[in-house]
Amino acid sequence: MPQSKTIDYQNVNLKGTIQVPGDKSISHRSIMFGAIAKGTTTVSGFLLGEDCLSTIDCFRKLGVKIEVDGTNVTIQSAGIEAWEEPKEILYTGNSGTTTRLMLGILSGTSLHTVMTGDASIGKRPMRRVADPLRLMGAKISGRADGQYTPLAIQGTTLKAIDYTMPVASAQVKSAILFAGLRAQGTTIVREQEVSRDHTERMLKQFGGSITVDGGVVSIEGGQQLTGTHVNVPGDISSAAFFLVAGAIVPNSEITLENVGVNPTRSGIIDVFENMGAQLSVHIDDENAHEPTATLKIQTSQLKATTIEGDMIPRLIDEIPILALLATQAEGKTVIRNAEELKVKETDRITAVVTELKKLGAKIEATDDGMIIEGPTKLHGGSLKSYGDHRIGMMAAVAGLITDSPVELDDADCIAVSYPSFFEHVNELIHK
Ligand code: SPQ
Repeated sequence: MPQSKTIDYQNVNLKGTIQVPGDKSISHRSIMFGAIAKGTTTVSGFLLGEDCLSTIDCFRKLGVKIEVDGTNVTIQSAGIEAWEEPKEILYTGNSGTTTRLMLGILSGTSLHTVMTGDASIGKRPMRRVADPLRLMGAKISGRADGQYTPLAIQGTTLKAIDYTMPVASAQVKSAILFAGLRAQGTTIVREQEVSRDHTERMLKQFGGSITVDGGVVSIEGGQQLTGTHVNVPGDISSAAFFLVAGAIVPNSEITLENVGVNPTRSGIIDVFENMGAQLSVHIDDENAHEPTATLKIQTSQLKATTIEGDMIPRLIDEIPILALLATQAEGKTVIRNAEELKVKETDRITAVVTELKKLGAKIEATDDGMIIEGPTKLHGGSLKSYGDHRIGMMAAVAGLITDSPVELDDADCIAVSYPSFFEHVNELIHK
């Protein structure tokens, strides 16, 4: 049974320095590349969130040796061709990234595999990945013609495609690139709006070659990858909750160290600037495979903004917490072109609007986003997370500024991406 939690933090300030856990997207990919490559891969700063542990579990079932020691992980693989056909179903838990990227990876092996996940995964669309993979020759079957898990994959020989993405999605792009690595010929993916590029960056770290020219990514099939070391930076999507908390809780000052600021993920920094937040960004190493920064946020007077267009893929997972931020900003904030929120762990447009309204926020859903008017003093109430970690953390941060406690129905789901979230909240709280 999920545990409910009372967020009872009235009249607090937030002060101090924390390091948020490792980036979820990069952690998944470190295991995937480490398993595909020949040799030993070591990973530091790995996220021990439930989603990334699901990825590890799937690869262990494929016979890849993976050892976890704190946030250090060692992967020993004789390469993708040495994987074993799993006797069990691969369970991807709550993780869309695991399910979709594994579809692309498994399609080009010689193995028969079956994948399934939890109830939320069972409702998320998979044809966006299965359809382009089928154009490459992949043999995928599942409920509603491969739209929903459980999915069965009969690995086969793949051929390259030239594919124009109908939606901005790093998961679709990455699944095609992983399949392209095994396909005959050069696979091309064309993006109208650039989505996160961790797959492209990490492929090079493993000795692979890939060309990126604006929104056009090309990968040659048949490349051999070699094990390497991957250093996972802190997750900006996790840092986002403390950036917002620091900006809206009175008399606060929070420093977040070692946060990944890859430009395809750092849209929230631009939004903070547009809203007049007191945020300072000190880049540690611009030339790292994944650049990092120290971010310092102070309580801020905020003004409303518009979030739209090619900014959306750069902050898609931060929109729930940015909606809370907008309730404290002067004026009308408009978020549009964000219909992708409807196919996340839950429909995040409906969830955010329903839950923030319960606290007294002036927020309305639109077809592709939401409109929020502020500033509004929020009151306490009973909120639902819908089993979605990002909605759960948004509710918890809201509870830092409400005039009475917030009761959250299921706080356990936060462990999907940020198991130490409440420890960090407690570390920063000053009365
Ligand atoms: O892995 P999952 O469940 O899809 O996780 C989410 C999240 O909020 O943590 C989305 F619900 O992040 C996705 C993100 O929205 C992770 C991701 C990736 O690692 O490639 C890409 C984005 O999804 P998409 O559909 O835009 O490709």
